[in-house]
Amino acid sequence: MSKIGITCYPTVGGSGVIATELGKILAEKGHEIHFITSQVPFRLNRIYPNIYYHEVEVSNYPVFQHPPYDLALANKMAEVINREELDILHVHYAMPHAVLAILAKQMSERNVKIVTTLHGTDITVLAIDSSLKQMIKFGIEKSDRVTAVSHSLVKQTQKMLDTQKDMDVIYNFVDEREYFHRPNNELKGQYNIRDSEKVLIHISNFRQVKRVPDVIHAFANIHRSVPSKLLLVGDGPEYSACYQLVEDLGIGDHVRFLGKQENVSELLSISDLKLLLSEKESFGLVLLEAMACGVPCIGTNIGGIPEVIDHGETGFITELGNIEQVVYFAKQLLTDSIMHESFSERAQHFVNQKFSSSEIVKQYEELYSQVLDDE
Ligand code: GMT
Repeated sequence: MSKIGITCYPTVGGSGVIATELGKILAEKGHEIHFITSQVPFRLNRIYPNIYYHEVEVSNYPVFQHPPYDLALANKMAEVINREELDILHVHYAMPHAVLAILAKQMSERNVKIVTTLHGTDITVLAIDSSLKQMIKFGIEKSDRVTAVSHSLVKQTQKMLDTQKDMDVIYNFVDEREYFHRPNNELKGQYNIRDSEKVLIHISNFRQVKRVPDVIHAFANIHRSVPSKLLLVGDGPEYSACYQLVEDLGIGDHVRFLGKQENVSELLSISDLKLLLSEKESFGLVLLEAMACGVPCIGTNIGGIPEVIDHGETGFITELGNIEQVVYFAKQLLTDSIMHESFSERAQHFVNQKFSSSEIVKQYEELYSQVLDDE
């Protein structure tokens, strides 16, 4: 059994979820897990034996223009590596976590192995910035092992950073104990949705890259011929603009803005179709969560999405910005109940086979044992 440190953005969407769920399952399997983060990760909501939490505290003195969070994190990592005698430090995101882990390793007295998982945003967004490119490349190349959440992200990373570093693809996974179809007839009623109406759902952090307006335009069209409601879950910079668009299109009575929600699996269980029409998406964890609850998905042919949705089997892939295509496929799925049922069953089966937590956590454990054998 190993002693593993984990650093992630504790409150950031999919990467925070994966890092925390991975830590929880590894702890259940007997590993000793040390989270080193600025806040308790939001999925770490009770006491777990074998899990320890080390908070990064940042002091702000008047001489500093900005509180030195990054350096405080590196310092805390070094402290935990030494005191807890960590074997592995697994960081999520190259920028800044891999870079800080390398600094921490140099400060510490142990040959701790650095494993970095790439989730996308640092590559697809930050690596475009030439002032950060060298730093991200350094973090990746100096890590002992690097994993990425899709083949598409590996290709993109190698191309954007011009690196030959070996990267293993380890897909994201779902917690089957949380994400499964749980019928709840009352919930639809609570949102004033009639039984006969179909429910479309979009979940994201409402950043521009998520293209939520495309979801709204597609829904406005679908709604003209299919009695339906749209659930918009999450919050972020584009939220107000989306609200305005819904008003302008005159579909306010049919769209529910739910903001950030904890029990997403319950909302997914009353949904018939999930839309993720992003222009950048290295994986799309929300797609897995939907499929695990039996919800077919429509997503764009971007990044890792085609690795998650099996076109014509568990959902459909559309061209970026092609709303008519989205509407066409959505209407097929929503008006043909036999087709919908078979997509829904295949989606659940596909997730359980390819993205189950046991299978994916096993892949991380194999990688850890390989890196510990490396000299
Ligand atoms: O999509 C975001 O804005 C959040 C970001 C994150 O850090 O959670 O998501 C990235 O990591 C997720 C988990 O691996 C992936 O499912 C998302 O596709 C990825 N987002 C992007 O690539 C834009």
